[in-house]
Amino acid sequence: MDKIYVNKLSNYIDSEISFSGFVDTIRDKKWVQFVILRDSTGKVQMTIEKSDENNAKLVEIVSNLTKDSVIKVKGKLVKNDAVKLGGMEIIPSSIEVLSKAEELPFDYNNLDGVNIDTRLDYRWLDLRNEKNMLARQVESCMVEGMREYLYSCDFTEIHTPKLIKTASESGSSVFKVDYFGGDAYLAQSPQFYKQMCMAAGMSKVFEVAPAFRAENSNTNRHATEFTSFDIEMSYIDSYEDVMDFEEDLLIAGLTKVKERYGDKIKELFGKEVIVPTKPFPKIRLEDLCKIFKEKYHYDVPEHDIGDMNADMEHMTYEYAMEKYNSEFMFITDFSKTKRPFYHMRKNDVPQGYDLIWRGMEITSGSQREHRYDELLKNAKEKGLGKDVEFYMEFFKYGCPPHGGFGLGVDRLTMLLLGLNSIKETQLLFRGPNRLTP
Ligand code: AMO
Repeated sequence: MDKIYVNKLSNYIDSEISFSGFVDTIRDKKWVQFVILRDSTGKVQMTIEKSDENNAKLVEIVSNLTKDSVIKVKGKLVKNDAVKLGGMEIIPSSIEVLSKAEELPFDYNNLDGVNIDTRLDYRWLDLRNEKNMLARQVESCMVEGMREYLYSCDFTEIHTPKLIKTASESGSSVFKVDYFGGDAYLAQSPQFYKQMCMAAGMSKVFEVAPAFRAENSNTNRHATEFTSFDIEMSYIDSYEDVMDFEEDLLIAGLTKVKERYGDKIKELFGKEVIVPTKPFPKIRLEDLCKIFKEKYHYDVPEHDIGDMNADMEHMTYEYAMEKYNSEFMFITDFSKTKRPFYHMRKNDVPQGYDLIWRGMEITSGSQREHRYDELLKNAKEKGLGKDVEFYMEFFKYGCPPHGGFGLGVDRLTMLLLGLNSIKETQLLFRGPNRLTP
């Protein structure tokens, strides 16, 4: 394959090259035709002098060219300081149309006023928008930074099954699928299996994979399928070790994003990438609620007592910025009635946390209950029986103390870029009313 990308073109000045890409813009002037070509790394100009008789065929091809067609051009790459795009241009000797584009249903360069559902129906066109392209690169970079950090800390990447026999995350609904006449469920989280790896003695594992939630909620932050970044680690002394580790992980990811894309994010999204410093502020839920009451005259609704809701997440951000100049805040000491049975408890208080960033929960984490008898007590109290029997077995034959967390990748990207909704953040949004494309 001889594809040369735009960001490498400057190495080929004064050479005969072959270049393939999308037709970004066509400017057919009286004496000259300018065609801007685009690939995933940038744009380059192709210039055709109409007065040159040898160009007659090329001029005809360009006259019939449509925007967003894909073409292959052979020609000479020359320096030209007058050209804004990289000070170079391609002078073609041949043009081959590889794929002719029909008229586009909307202008992806100007998405203001384009209905979000139309955008999602034609997501591959929507993704041609420069900002959406950057969003994909930023998400990849964030995950790369976090992955690299985990490898450097001797973590092993795992791949757990998504088709399972029982629900894997109490408190959220589960998708049932027909499994050869019987029932199977789509995994809501790799929770049980990442813990199984601790029982196996693997010490440090992580997974980046889809998680499925059958929640019929149309909020800006919920999807029925999302990407979960999951960590589990052994030999911790408390959930504070888990929080401490998450701080390092996020710092590693955000540092990488800032280095590689900080300027571009600022330019296109108007958002500063802020690499936080350790430790992030932490607060007990009860203390936070007192502050809400005093500062914002906010009373926690009855059904949210002992837990957080979206309003409280916003107020947390405001408070964390004001008091600590921090975009992040850990919240601890939730009510045991609101937390899963697998969280370890001390004096009846779950040993876990949520992490709020820029006004939204991005993580839940905890120390897990690794003692069989205690776990059984918690499971019984939650009325969990047969469903968790297989999971309970993991703790019968020796299991180190351990903990971990789940981080929503889609929410990370959304908040990083200041996007309005998870719909426009996910590569392909999945929600109660959307299963296509
Ligand atoms: P939890 O259910 O809080 O915890 O999920 C962890 C994180 O995953 C993201 N998330 C979602 N993102 C988009 N759409 C959804 N419907 C959705 N649901 C959750 C959020 C959330 O903070 N097993 C535990 C984690 C653990 O303790 O290791 C769990 O799944 O960012």
